[in-house]
Amino acid sequence: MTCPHCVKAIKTTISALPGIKKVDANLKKKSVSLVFDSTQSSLEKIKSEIAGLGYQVVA
Ligand SMILES: [Cu+2]
Repeated sequence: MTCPHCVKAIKTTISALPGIKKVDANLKKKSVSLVFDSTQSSLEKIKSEIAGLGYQVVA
């Protein structure tokens, strides 16, 4: 994640997933914080979506 476009791409993609309540991507920290309903989505699913955008999920 290196520019504001990446932040927007991640937020848009993740927001579109079911059960996602809040997404915040921080460029400086290179981190994404999430609030989601675990009955509708899973962390694994979200991670794979982020990976699908071409970003490596480290934690
Ligand atoms: Cu970028």
